[in-house]
Amino acid sequence: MRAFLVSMSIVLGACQYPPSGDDEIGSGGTDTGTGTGTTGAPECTIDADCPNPAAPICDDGVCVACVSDLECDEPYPDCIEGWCAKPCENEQSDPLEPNDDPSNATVLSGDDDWPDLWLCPGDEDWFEITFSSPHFVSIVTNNDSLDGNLDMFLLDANSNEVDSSTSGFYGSSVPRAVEAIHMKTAMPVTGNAVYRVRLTMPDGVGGLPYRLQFQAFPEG
Ligand SMILES: [Ca+2]
Ligand SMILES: [Ca+2]
Repeated sequence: MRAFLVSMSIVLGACQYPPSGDDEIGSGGTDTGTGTGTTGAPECTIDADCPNPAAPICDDGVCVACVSDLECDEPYPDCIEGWCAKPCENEQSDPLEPNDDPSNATVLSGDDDWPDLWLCPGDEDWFEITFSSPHFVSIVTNNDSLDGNLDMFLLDANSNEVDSSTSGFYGSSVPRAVEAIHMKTAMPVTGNAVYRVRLTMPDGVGGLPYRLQFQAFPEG
């Protein structure tokens, strides 16, 4: 049953694309497909029937929180706040750390692909982009949604938010949570345009590895 519900959420999630910017969201589709299906059958018979790391243990037919590391297996070996979670490898494995605020943001070139970055609870990852002429911009992240939730915000040089992507679109063919921002840069009357990307982890208790891809194309 749990596997079926997850499949349903994948399909429903697919209806939410694109995740931001184009205002095509808003037709429901979230938070449905769960909490129903009371057929009387047990939710699980073994732990493997419980794919959600927030309730990974099968106890008398119900998926429940963990209480000990001994209950958790790879790739989620640590029991943290009831979740079986990935160890946080932000300091060890994220090649762009420290990049926790605008002052040490990673400078992007316009043709960037970082396949193995990490967020952890409390971590923020910042990136900076400078344009001398109008560009079309694409910023995309993807991660395993079972690791937690990643949110993306685009800020201008004055730290005003100009766009965001927080839907966690869950692909039906590629089951990864995706955030995406596509836009054309606004240029000041004189000088360069500076933008910053801020990534946060609002949900999750362990490590969240993710991929960031950024491309910029001149307008003309
Ligand atoms: Ca990081
Ligand atoms: Ca960081």
